[in-house]
Formats: sequence, structure tokens, C-alpha cells
Amino acid sequence: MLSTAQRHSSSSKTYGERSEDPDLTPLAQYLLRLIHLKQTNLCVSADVHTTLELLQLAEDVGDYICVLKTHADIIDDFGDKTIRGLNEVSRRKKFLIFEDRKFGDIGSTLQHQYTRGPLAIVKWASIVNAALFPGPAVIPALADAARRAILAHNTSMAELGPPPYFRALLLLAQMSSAGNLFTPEYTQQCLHHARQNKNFVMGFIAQQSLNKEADDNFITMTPGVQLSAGGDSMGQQYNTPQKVIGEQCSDIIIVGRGILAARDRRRAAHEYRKQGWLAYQERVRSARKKR
Ligand code: S5P
Repeated sequence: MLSTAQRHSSSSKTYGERSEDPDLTPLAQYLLRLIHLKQTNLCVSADVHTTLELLQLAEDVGDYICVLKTHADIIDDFGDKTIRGLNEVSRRKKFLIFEDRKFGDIGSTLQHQYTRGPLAIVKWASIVNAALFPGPAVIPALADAARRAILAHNTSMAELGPPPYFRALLLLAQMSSAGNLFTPEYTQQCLHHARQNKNFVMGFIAQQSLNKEADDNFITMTPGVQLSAGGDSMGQQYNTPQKVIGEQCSDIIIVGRGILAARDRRRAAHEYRKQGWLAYQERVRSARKKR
């Protein structure tokens, strides 16, 4: 029997077709188009500790990815050099930067966390994520902070990184870790509030596509991916690209240690890209056959 995700029309459309939806936020349009043209639905999770290692990783895997996901707060020497370097590689190799900040505070505090301090995330990351557990005000709070930062006189275009100068949000709707407390009701609330805020929420961090209503066209990014199913000793659970993209109809696989721990990261990224893309092509092909 087909799941809701498999029955939804987005599972049988190409990334290119989905990018033409006029209701999409501009960054989502850009990302779907980028995936379509670059033929990669791979996001590498850059969980490294120095600017040098981060930039080297971006250089190594940049040709194979659509998004580079960062945890800026684990980079010992994060600073202007990191931002300038990231902007330069992402512009040259054409990928977006997603800071995995998992915002989860009251609106006023997260506006400061998004725009100020040594990380000033809004200036360099076009995608961020937030949990909805503090309540739906997190969405307009971040949207408003993004809009003000982009319009601010003291934020030069160079600082904002490569075009597009848009910002968008992913809601943390489900997690990959064992025993997590994200209930189906919480996930449904994420979907509900995403629909109310389509001009800023472009999708979800989730284990499967949440698209349900006819005009849902949210982008799903899924962490907890390796070439074989399993887990680590701290609750992480892994599924394969085939399961995540092919069966759960997610759009982008997020891979950290599967690539970071490989002897040859470039080759590993190439392999994940291949697996993710094959799973997508096969899903679209078989969904179209069933229609
Ligand atoms: O549910 C989640 C959400 C995220 S964003 N599970 C996750 O693992 N992540 C992130 O994805 C996590 O913070 C880490 O940066 C990455 C997974 O890394 P890996 O080494 O296990 O592939």
C-alpha cells in the first residue's frame, strides 16, 4: 500500500517541475532549480572544528552538493575568514549554506541569536531551522529579523554572500534520534504553520515528506542517512538514500559522518550523490507509471 507521501503529486514530479510553482518562496524555487540543474539532492553536514577543515571540505564536496549544512558553534576559530571563505566557495561551486542552529526560544531572543553575536547567522546562511515548540511566533520573528537584516544599510551585499540574497526557514518537524519526543501532533502543527507562512517557511527537517494537501510543495531535508541502515552509540538512527528518497519521498539527504569519516571524502560524496539521485529518478519513474 502507498503511504501518504508516496500518493502525493510532489513524489512524481521532477525538481524542475516543482520549481515552477509560483507559490514557492524565491529561495525554494532557486534551490529546486539548482538541484535539477546540478543533479544532486545531497547536503553534506560539515560537522568539523576548524575554518581550514570546513573550507577544505567545501572544496572537496562542493561539486556534488546542493546544500552545505554547518554548525558554526562547533568551529573553534569561526570568524570573518570563515564567512568570506564559505561565501567564496559556495558562489564558485554553487551550493546554499544552511546553518543548523535549531532555534528554540522566544521570538525576541531568537532575533538576537539570528542577527547578533560572533556568529551573526543571518548575514551568511541563507537557510536556518527552528523548532516549533516555543510556539508559532518563532516564524514571524525570524522572518522579520531576516527582512530587516537584508534591508539594513550596514549590511552590504558582499556580506550577504552569493545571490540569491533571500533567507528561508526549515521547521524541525521530526528528528532522527531514538526516543525523541516529537509527536505526530507536533509534526502536524509544523505543517499547519508552514502553510500559513509559505513566504518564509520552505520546508522541514523530517524523516519523510509531509506534503499532504494538493498544493503542498514543501522541501523535506532528511538527516540520519548512511549507505546502510544502522545507528551510532548515542541514539542516531540511519536509513539509506533509497529508503529516504525512494520510499519516504524526502527531497534532500543530509549526510555527515558517512562522508566525513571516509578516507576519500570526495569519492564518498560522489557515491551518496549517485545513490540519492538514482533513488529520486526511480521514484519519479515508478510513481508516473502508477498514475
Ligand atoms: O533529526 C535530526 C536533525 C538534524 S539537523 N538528526 C540529525 O542528525 N541532525 C543533524 O544532522 C545533526 O545535528 C548532525 O549535524 C547531522 C547528522 O550527522 P551524521 O554524522 O549522523 O550523518
